Amino acid sequence: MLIVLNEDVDIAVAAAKAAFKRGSEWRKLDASARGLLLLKLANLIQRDVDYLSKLESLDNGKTVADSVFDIGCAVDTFRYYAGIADKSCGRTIPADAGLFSMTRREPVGVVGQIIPWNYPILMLAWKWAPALAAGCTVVLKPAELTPLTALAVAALAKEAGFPKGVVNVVPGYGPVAGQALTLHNDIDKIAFTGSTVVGRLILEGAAKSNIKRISLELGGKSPLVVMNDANIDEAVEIAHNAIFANHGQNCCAATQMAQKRKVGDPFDETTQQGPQIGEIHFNKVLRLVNTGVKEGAKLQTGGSRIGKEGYFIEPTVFSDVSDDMTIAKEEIFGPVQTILKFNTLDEVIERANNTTYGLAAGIVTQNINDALVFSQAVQAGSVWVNCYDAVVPQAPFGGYKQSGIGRELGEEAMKEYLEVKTISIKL
Ligand code: TAP
Repeated sequence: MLIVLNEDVDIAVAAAKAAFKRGSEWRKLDASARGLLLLKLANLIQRDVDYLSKLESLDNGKTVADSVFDIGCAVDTFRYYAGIADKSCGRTIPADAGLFSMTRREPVGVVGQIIPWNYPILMLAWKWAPALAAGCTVVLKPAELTPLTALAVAALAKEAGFPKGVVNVVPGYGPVAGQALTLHNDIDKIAFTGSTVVGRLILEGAAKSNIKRISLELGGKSPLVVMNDANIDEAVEIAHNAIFANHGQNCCAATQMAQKRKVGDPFDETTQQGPQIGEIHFNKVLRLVNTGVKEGAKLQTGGSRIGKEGYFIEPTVFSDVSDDMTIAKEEIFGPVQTILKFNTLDEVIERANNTTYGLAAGIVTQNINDALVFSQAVQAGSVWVNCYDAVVPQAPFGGYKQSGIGRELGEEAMKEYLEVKTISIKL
């Protein structure tokens, strides 16, 4: 028998369950009315962008400009799902045996959502918007390091008029609050973003409890391939932004841009890169940098801490990296770029696919044939041609292999929050 110990989680789940009950205010709302509530929430987030962006930067350390950008993307996400809330249709089916069969898409129920610290408000939007558009109720556990904007947006959800119990936030530690959600028998689905290690625990928890539905958005080690016909200035810019926007892709760029990058106070308007999220992560990135040096990669620039206070790391570029080096295999999740050489497209495709991950990949080339061959052959949920990190609310995003299960964004994400019911009528 499973024992759930976290009382706050129990209270939030009970509230979400009551709000989902047949005949509740939320269940009686038309789908279009749910869309209008999402639209109102989007407008309130936009109204408070100044406050929310500063709160996000205070909590996370990213620059205020980056927080403003993330919030714009969150607003766009809520608006997109506001628009499709009432467009989730079933089918009529030419069934055998004289049956008139049709399908309905119905909300999964009470959804637990667990998100990381890298994009707190944006990850919230990716989780809440499709779940609420689908008609689910939600209990969100933000990352312990970055809970503030989730609480602020929950207050805005109340102001927008979401009925009581529909939207819940439970800050807390992963192994406590996160685990309690994962094991809870009244949670019908968990949507998770974070590490592959914890993703496995979520799958185990679902199996051990009530076979709850699962979607997982996990780590990546995503290659950006620069072909020799690429416009090199364009390629440098794409590669620079691809890695230093704080993801962790293998890619290819010149060092000058990294050297010019301004690191420091996230509240200073000229800053391009703030500190790492905290001491543990800071030490992990520096440890991986040291491993890169020890294993023989060439450190072109950076590699050290900046100053003595805070967790600032120099933008770092390694060249002469080989596939067997730790920095080529492990997700670094810091401002560290690794450059690997290749000879042919077939070779680079094989090497790109030789990983347990499959989140994303990119190619910079003028040759449409190479772009299409690469796009079809690479095992990744997103492929970007002559751009990188081009993530928009309308198009699905998610991973192959150990980068995840299911998709976020687009119509696909809404389907993750819907069950299909078949109704057959004997004529
Ligand atoms: P995780 O440790 O996976 O944390 C993500 C979320 O899961 C947090 O809310 C965390 O809570 C929670 N959690 C931790 N242990 C849990 C458990 N046993 N049961 C349920 N929930 C649990 O990731 P992180 O610490 O944010 O970062 C670690 C690594 O994950 C990174 O270095 C990176 O490789 C990867 N990561 C990937 C992504 C994406 S978008 N794919 C995003 C962030 C991180 P706490 O905050 O309390 O720990």
